[in-house]
Amino acid sequence: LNIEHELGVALNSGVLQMYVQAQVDRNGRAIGGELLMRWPVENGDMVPPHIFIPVAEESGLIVALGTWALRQACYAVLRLQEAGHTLPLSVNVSPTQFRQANFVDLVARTLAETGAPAHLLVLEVTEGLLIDKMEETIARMHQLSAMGLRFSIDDFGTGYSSLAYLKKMPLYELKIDRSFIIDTPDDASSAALVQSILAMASHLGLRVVAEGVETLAQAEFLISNACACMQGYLYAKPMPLPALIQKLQNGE
Ligand code: G
Ligand code: G
Ligand code: MN
Ligand code: NA
Repeated sequence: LNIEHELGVALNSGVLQMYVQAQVDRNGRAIGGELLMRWPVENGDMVPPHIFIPVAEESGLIVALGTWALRQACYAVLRLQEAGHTLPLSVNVSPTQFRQANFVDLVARTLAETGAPAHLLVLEVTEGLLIDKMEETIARMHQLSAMGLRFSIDDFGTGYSSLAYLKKMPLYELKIDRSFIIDTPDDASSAALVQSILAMASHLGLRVVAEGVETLAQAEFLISNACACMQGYLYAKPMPLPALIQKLQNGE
């Protein structure tokens, strides 16, 4: 199976899907969500994004995938709003996509064409985005921020970038990587790292999302350290948007 070819076919034939995973507050109430790509294949399985996103990055197909993802994110925001739930949604933006010369135009056009409000879209980028052309990248983030979009640093703490960039970027949120959450609260150094990130973010006025929250003990630890937002299987798995809307209607 040629993943690269098949993925292109899946994109162009409407087979790809965008799932959404709820992000909840300390009371378990949904306050947002992250859009995550899903690729269903013939035998009923889903090819997970950690398999096909790197392939798409290699081949350049990530640009077309990202364009599609952005539009899906806008539609999802609108569908949630129509159902009475005005919630911000996050979409992952790959460095390759972000560095496209027309990225700002693409975002502006997608917002204009769909009618989605910019302030309900959060762009998740990774620290790796800053490895080169840092000034240009930050300038571009400021342009998008001025348009109303918000930025989140995904997988925070796993990159190699310096903390200096936190001051320079127009950030809304940090997402503490799952690898730190998984060992809390039992592992003292993971717990200390999570507490330090929460304290630092609080001083910088940044919201924090803890990723990969799977146990009650993790949730209790995060809540007792004033983490405002949790995402993980303890609360909800990624699901099709209609399923999330149904859960919200049921008050879950
Ligand atoms: O769902 P899963 O854990 O397999 O996701 C693995 C990776 O795929 C994550 O790093 C996630 O950020 C990435 N990913 C999921 N959906 C998208 C998307 O729409 N665009 C990009 N660029 N990456 C995505
Ligand atoms: O890199 P990024 O943060 O975008 O990837 C998010 C990925 O993490 C998604 O693919 C999602 O399926 C996965 N995920 C979300 N919650 C949990 C969780 O509680 N445990 C595990 N193992 N994975 C999770
Ligand atoms: Mn993410
Ligand atoms: Na992550």
